[in-house]
Amino acid sequence: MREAVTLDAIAERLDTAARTARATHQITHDDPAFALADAYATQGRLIDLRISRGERLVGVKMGFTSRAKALQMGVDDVIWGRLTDAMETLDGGRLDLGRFVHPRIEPEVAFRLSRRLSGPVDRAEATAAIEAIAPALEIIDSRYADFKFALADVVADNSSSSAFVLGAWREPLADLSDIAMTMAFNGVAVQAGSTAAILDDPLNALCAAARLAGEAGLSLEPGWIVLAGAATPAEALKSGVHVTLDAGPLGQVGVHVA
Ligand code: OOG
Ligand code: MG
Repeated sequence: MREAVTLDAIAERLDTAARTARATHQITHDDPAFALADAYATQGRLIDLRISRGERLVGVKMGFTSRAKALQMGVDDVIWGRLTDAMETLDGGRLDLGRFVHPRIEPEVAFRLSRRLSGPVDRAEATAAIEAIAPALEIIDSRYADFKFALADVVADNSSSSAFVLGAWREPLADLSDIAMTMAFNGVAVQAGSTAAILDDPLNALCAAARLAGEAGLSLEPGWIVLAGAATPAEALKSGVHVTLDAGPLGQVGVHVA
């Protein structure tokens, strides 16, 4: 492990990049051996900085649960990041592009938990902990120049978390494994896919979230949101677009980009 002062300095640098919407350089440029454990420790410090400013932890997001996303970004390990209340924009609301460096948007599935999940769980245990589901849009924004990073870089940067929009919560569907998702900009489809792309079934992403959180000594708490990961590659956001996601039986969600 790198020393605490080193991790603190990296967390400060990434936090400043996020707050000022100015890109910074990759950690692995200075320190090629920066490890995944250091990256998650940095991510924890980054969230502590947000919490010290009054933000509240509301859940976690999974990353690279779909092959299309992993290929788009050139990595292939499932990762996770943390979500705070300040990252949420309401369905139909407005996002100000000035907050971000080079934001992208992607179609996702959200779970809301009614029970704690900690450590490895099977699909039945995960299912029993789902209170509600919703279609979701995730806005990711790497704090690294050119949206380029190694796995440890992106994990330290809270897995590019920056904003999310949730559609209406509904009763869990019995089968989430193959729901068509179409994301459109001003009514024109820009990405289309299926929830099957998310580890074959977004429920598997929830199991992975519980396992990875457990490895980090955390539990997924009742009331928390879990974003299962994108079903398609992400699409660069542009000002003036109205982004919509149609997820059939899962519902719709949208956001206006100012
Ligand atoms: C990392 C975040 C990946 C997903 O849904 O796969 C992610 C990134 O691509 O910058 O959120
Ligand atoms: Mg995502």
